[in-house]
This record gives sequence, C-alpha cells and structure tokens, in this order.
Amino acid sequence: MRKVENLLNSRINEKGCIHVALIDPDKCDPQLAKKFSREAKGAGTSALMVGGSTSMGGGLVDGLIKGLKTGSDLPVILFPGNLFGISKYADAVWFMSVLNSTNPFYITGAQAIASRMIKAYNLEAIPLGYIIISPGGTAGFISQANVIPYEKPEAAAIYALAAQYMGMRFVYLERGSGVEAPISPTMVKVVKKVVNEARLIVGGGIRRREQAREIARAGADIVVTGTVIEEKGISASIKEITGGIEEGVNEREV
Ligand code: 1GP
Repeated sequence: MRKVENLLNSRINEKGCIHVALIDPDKCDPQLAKKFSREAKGAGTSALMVGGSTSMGGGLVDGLIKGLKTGSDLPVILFPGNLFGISKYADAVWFMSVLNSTNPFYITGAQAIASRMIKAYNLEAIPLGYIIISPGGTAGFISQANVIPYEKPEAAAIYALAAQYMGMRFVYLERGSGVEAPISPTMVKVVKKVVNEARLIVGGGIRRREQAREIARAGADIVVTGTVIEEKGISASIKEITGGIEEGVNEREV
C-alpha cells in the first residue's frame, strides 16, 4: 500500500519538483482548514503536511485534518513532532528518524512506540531520513540534534547517503521552521549528487520565489513551506513558491 508515495512520485516525475504545504495545528484553526486546502490546491501544491515540533495532538489534529479533507482531495501526510501527532484521519505519515539526533528516542524510540498505533490506524508509513541543518529551529532543539553546519554540505551528504543505504525512500534537509533563510543551493546540489535513489525534500526558511527557484534548480524533489503561508497568505505565497519551482526546474542542467 503505497498510494500517497506513488502519488508524490508521479507528481515529481511529471513536474520535476513539487511543493508541499505544511500546516502547524497550533496555528491553523480547524475552521480555516477547508479554505486552506482549497486555496492550496488551486495555487498548485501537491500535498498537505500536518505537524510541528511543539504541536498539540489528539482532537486538534483530528479536527484540522477533517476540515482539510472537505476543501480538496490533496493527500494529508502527518509530520509528527511527537507521539501525539498521529491521527487516523490522515492518508499517510512520514515515518521519520532524526538521523543526527544525539538522543536515540528521536532515532528509533518514538518510532517503536508509535508503530502499533500507525498499524492500527492503517496509515501509510513513508520512511524518511530527517537531517537537521544549523540553526535547526525548534525541531533541532526538541530532537536534540547535533546540527550540521550550514557551510558543510559534505556532512549533510553522508547522512543523506546513509539514509538511502538504510532503505529510506525520502530524505529531508531541514533548516528549522521560520528560520531566517533556507539551506544553501550548494548543499542541495552536493546531497543530490550522492542521493540518486531517495527523493530529496528541502524545508525551513523558504519564503521567496528566488529561494524556491534556486533550491529546485539545485535538484530538490520537494520544497516544503509553512511559515510564509502564515505570513503572506495561502494562495499568494504558494503561487510565488510554485512559480519559483517551475522556473528552477526549467533552468536545470541536463
Ligand atoms: C519546517 O521545513 C518546514 O519543518 C517548513 O519551514 O515554516 O520555515 O517554511 P518553514
């Protein structure tokens, strides 16, 4: 059962790079969820991710996802910052391991505890190696990551390659939600060069068309934005980012 994963892959194959919108349950009122989902789809996003490092879970996440489902048919993928981020109303869950955490709880411990619930809910689990780059934001702090320096792409590359060798089909380079600027296009390029089987996701601090363009051009498969949607509005911000992605893909060297 790889319905959502297949859908992501076919969108990536078609477009070269896709946008996924992140919704933090703490910041999005379930009443607004329908509008969010409808506008996001209209602006060209391919999927919705729900979660956050310090988010509350339970009924709040359930209500939010139910609302999102009424606005469009976009797949909803959980992005759990903790054990409370699991909801049976989602389509899939990023089954993520913080590869550069210093605490085994965030590498395999939380995953073991969550696994039974994921099975009981029949959620599609998509294996994801999560790698946190400096400064790392709240994600880095909460998951006790030994953050990779911004100017050391080769350090990110060895973690990403390890993720691929461990069988993870997606690798996420995370700079931290709401940070000032995204990771460098050079880091994306260096990581992409070694990771040729797993899909590459980039997120954290992407706000402008030009940033999305450079990251897509450097080889990202998925660009995630959350904060800019809260700052600039759903439709306008997503159109800016998807426009940048399209330009970047067209400028790729073949
Ligand atoms: C955070 O990578 C995501 O986990 C998105 O970051 O909120 O900065 O867009 P932003």
